[in-house]
Amino acid sequence: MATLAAIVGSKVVFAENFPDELEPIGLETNQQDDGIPGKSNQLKILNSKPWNAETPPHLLDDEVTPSHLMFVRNNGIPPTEVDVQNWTLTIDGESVNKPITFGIKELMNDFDHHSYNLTLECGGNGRSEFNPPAKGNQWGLGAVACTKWTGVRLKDILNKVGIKDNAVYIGYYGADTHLTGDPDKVVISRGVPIKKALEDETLIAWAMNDKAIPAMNGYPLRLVIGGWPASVSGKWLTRISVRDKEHDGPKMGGHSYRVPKFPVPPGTKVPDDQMKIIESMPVKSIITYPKTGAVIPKGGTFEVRGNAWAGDLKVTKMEISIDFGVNWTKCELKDPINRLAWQRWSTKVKLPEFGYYEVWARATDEKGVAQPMVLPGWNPKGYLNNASHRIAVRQA
Ligand SMILES: Nc1nc2c(c(=O)[nH]1)N[C@H]1C(S)=C(S)[C@@H](COP(=O)(O)O)O[C@H]1N2
Ligand SMILES: [Mo]
Repeated sequence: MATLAAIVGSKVVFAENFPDELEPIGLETNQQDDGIPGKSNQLKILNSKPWNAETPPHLLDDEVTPSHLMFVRNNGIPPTEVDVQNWTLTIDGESVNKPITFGIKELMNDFDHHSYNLTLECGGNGRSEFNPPAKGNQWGLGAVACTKWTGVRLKDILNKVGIKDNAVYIGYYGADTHLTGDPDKVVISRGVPIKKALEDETLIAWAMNDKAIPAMNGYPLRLVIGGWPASVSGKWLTRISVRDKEHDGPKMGGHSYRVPKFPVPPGTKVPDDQMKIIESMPVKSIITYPKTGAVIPKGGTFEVRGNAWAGDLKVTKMEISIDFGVNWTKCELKDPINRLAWQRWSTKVKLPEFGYYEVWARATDEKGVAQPMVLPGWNPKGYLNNASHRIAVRQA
């Protein structure tokens, strides 16, 4: 219901009567003719070939992001004909004794099921603010979501297959095809060190929010790894290789999902050997209510709320400022539903008099690291922008 209100930007009287299958018409005329299958037409489309779209922050006003509001980031062409009955997952690589292939039914029958709410954020979320600009989708704030995933633990599967002591990394392969049309070219194949792969929360999932995964988010099978750049969560999953060295698939090297080892002046040409792979994502928060531009009625009291996350860590403090960062007020901050899920925060604000204000939000993680007010370190591909989210409000 919070979502319904968020979509139309107003309390929906009789919201309890609103049918699940419908979308509200909405007061804004932001209709797109050919929307993304299974997605709200209020996502902001950054690219249609292939689909890439983000969620405006005010639509992320839920603890569990509804499926039709989760962002889409495609590097290649998603598979069009998906045969679930015959879909298989192969576990291979230097560090398994013998490759084994499972059908989805087998995965469902042979292993315990687990559900976790996981924050997936694209490494390039916030890229649009960097200067000099970086190539790639110009993400604002909305390439992030926290949905509920259900499947089996990768560690249970790897235990059954048996992995050698020399295993150091895993890499995924999916069924999407390269934009060039070359059938032999792999779109993207990334992974994580074996330690992260064996965490309880690392799942091979077939469901998102208790339903089949939406086509654009990886139907029918997906690797999901919370807290790290979402590029490690392979969609349309067909194979996982257990490697005896750092995985070297497409988009593991060069400048892809990597940042300079040391801070560099903006615009620096950084050699590949000076770059390191992005692991846990930095502390960050968004204001999901009110929507920027809100007019606050006379009296000046209103609620501000949002979500905060910090990669593998927990967020331990959430603050806002209405006076451009001079004074900060602590907000209420909920625990995550489980490890690696984002945390809801909220507070009541009273504006002292009529006029223009900005609400600035700042999260701090369990190690005491806070979000910067200004852009964090420039890097060639514009990753890891976790600068404070600001919204404008006006008291009438
Ligand atoms: N097979 C495959 N997996 C993929 C991608 C892709 O293009 N192909 N994109 C990755 C990137 S860069 C991100 S940010 C997330 C996006 O997940 P979503 O589209 O479900 O939001 O999926 C990751 N997994
Ligand atoms: Mo991404």
